[in-house]
Amino acid sequence: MAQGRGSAARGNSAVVLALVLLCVLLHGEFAESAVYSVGDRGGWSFNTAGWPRGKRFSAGDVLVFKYSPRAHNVVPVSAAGYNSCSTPRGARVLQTGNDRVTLRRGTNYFICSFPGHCQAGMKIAVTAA
Ligand SMILES: [Cu+2]
Repeated sequence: MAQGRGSAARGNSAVVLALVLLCVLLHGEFAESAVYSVGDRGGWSFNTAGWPRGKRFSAGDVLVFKYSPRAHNVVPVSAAGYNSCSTPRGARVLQTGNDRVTLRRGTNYFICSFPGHCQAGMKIAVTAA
């Protein structure tokens, strides 16, 4: 019985090792994807609209939105929603205060849907190549 458990443990070790190797390989393959903290030290806040300027984003890069969930949220929107500061009915609202979003190829738009915040520049358009 003890021996049976022993070989089971060895079998598990092999599986774990294989998974670790797989992770290393996959990680290497996607090493180019970057993680950005939106707004840098100021976090996701007012006047963030200019933050993407001068940066080169790629599809698969991750944006991290850090903010107080009592004061703000993050809503992925369309170009129209971005321009008019409006959220469509049933929009997905991110509100943990530490939201991670993977960029898709093209332009990705995000706004804060608290009243007046988007109008105060709490909006970003991030174009990923
Ligand atoms: Cu806000």
